[in-house]
Amino acid sequence: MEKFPLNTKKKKRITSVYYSLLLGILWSGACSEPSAAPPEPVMPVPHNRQLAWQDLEFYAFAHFNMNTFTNREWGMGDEDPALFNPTDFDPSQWAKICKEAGMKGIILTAKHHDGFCLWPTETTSHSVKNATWKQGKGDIVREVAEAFRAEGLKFGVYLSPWDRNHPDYGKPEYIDVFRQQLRELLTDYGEIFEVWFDGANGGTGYYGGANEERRVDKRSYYDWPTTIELIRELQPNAVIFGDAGPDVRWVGNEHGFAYETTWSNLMRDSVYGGMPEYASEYAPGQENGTHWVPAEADVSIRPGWYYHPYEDHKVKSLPQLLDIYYQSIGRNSSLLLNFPIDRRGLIHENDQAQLMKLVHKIQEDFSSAVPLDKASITATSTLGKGYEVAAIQEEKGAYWAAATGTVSATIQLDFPDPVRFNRFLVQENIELGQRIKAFDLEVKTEDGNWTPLASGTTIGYKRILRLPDTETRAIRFAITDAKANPTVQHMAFYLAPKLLLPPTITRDKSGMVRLNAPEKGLEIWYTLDGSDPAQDGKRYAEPFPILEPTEIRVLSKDPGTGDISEVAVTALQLARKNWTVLGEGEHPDHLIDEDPTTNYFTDTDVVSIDLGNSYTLTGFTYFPMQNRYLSGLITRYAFSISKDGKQWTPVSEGEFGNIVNSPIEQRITFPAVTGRYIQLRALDKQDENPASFAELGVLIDG
Ligand code: FUL
Repeated sequence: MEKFPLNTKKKKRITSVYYSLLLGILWSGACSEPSAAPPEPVMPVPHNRQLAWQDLEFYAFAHFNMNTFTNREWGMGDEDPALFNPTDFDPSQWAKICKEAGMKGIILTAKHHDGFCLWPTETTSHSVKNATWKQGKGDIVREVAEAFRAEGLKFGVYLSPWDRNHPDYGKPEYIDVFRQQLRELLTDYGEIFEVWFDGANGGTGYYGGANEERRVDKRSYYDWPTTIELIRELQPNAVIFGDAGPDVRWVGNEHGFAYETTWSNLMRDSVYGGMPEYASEYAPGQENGTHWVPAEADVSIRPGWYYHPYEDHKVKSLPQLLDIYYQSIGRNSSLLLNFPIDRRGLIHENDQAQLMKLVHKIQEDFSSAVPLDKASITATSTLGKGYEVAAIQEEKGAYWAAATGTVSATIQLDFPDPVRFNRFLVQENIELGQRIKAFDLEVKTEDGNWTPLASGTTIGYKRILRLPDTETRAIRFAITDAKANPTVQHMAFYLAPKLLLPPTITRDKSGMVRLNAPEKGLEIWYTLDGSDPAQDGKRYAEPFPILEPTEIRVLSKDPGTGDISEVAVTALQLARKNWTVLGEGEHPDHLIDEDPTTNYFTDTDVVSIDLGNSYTLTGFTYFPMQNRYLSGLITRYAFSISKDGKQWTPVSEGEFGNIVNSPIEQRITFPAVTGRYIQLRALDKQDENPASFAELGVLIDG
């Protein structure tokens, strides 16, 4: 059974075959006039291999190589192949997870920039042949390909053009090696759906022991046309990904976001892989782009592409993943979501949990469609028979087209009873090119007037808008500009339940507390006395101060349905309003601003704070820096307290166990001591860099 809501095409296709047959029978009885000629395509249009790819929408990326074992993002190429040794490698676990998530396939990093090959290639000894794993007899590429095929999923390969291991990198000889590697991957592993080339090319590396910097001319070095020919010969149905396509292009960032205006057309001949101005000038595509090269949004479910234990607590949150979904698939792009495979050779359970939260929420968002079959659907312009606007209810098959020469037209839906929705999904028939340039969405109010709800620019394969909850009896979708007579393949409206997560809490140095709802339109309720906010809560309207240690309980409420989120409980400690950092270095205020994204560094390895008053202290908290790359984390500490800032009493000494792998807030308690000044000293650090701190706080009695 298909589980993923936006990929219900198989079922729909079957339904639409019956539907067209039925329509055909009715029509042939009613009238014998031929259908109007189809609209002229607007060039460029997709190739069949690109059309098949568009339907995939959502598929996985797996970064799993030498870097997994060296804890790096980019290896130098001098790593010992013996280090590659997953303890519980099981690609069927990956495949089952991807299948359950409705993903359609996977792209595996067969070779990353460090040159280590996950298959026993003939081209180099820097491969699984010399790994400890399976005594060099294993083949990761084969096992992953087979596991995915067993689940009916597709398989694709990432082969880094840059190779920091190979002695010939930078010379013409390497191009033969690179092509031979491609030949092996595209010959020995069955059908490949996508071949992925990264833009990072040239720089320092090991290069067979030369240890030097090698720059290449990114335009000419790889002779891409010959390589593309080779791929077409070996895997004619595979799409090729790169900055310049030729079939699928990079979205221009690694956040997973396409653009409000995203054209599938690209000025392809002006682009080359790794060009510096690509992201700013070419990534959104161009209205008058010469080739069909749609966008693919690649993003990792964690900050890094590769697995690092210290990112186990940094898997993207549900609100972040939802933004990615709506800003990629909802903006005419596919979504390539990366899993940093861990050292066991598995998708980590935290990643799986977050993925499934996303999938369930998306299923929920699209499970309640406004029934269009009850609506009267009219268009201000129609090309002729066979292009009637009623066709927009189906995802595939018939479609609506406006009359030739018309570049603006309105589709109106009148419902017998009021309907409610907050999602709008629309698709063009891209087989005829991407045509729509601008549109408005309007609804009829009670008094019979039309009021604007949203405006947009491009649509393409799929566009989804998140809207405020809206109730109406009539909707107008007005195409205000198009490259030629517009087409609409499919249109739908859904009522998505609100994202009922508890609000997040932030507080600044002055003690002002802000409660932030996960989604617009939700109410926030809270208590400060330990009681249940669902019963005794106060409605949050604006920031308020909390200066003393207080337990705050919060929930979100959907005013439309009355549904509430779980209650989140946070123990706020003493506010830092009257605190002063007695230290050197830049931005001592970052240490006590209650914002863990800002840091304070000191090369004295010690920091003292005047709390402004005397307190009975029972502990302290050290929040380590949260940057992607960590430095100066304190691993062993000494904590002291003073009444006057001169005489210090040591109260606690110890280690922050596992802080480098898991940089979460550290909480140390001790028997109560009274004092006004606190001091934290680094006895040991992760490295030689200045001691780093995101936040320092205290726990006080009562
Ligand atoms: C980047 C590479 O440099 C990263 O390591 C990663 O593979 C990502 C998907 O592409 O540009």
